Amino acid sequence: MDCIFCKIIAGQIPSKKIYEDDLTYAFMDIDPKAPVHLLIVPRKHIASLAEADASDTALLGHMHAVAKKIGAEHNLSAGYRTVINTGPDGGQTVSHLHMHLLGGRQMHWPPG
Ligand code: IU
Repeated sequence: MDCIFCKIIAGQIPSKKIYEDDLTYAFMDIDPKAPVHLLIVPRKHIASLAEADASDTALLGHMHAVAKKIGAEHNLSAGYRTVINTGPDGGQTVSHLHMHLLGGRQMHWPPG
């Protein structure tokens, strides 16, 4: 499978690792949109949130738990934003499920 995030997780493409465990790998976004911008990626290849099934429920919860852990460890006590873009209308550009974690500045609403 030709998936850039699978290659990053496998170490075939370099990344700035922030965190990893049995289920997830987190690394700095290559094109940051905030002072802190990282991606929490499941090791399992799931193309998008829309492709996740009932067996992935615990994994989806775990991704949020990882976001909380990283937020606590990266001086984001003032808050942060988590985002999952899904499909073309959602602005998803990489077809491997990932959660953005953005922080270090005031976020605005609604997003573009
Ligand atoms: P999106 O939600 O699919 O649009 O987010 C993809 C993100 O992956 C985007 O913020 C890119 O900057 C980021 N990214 C990356 O960090 N490293 C890469 O090699 C590629 C994309 I391709």
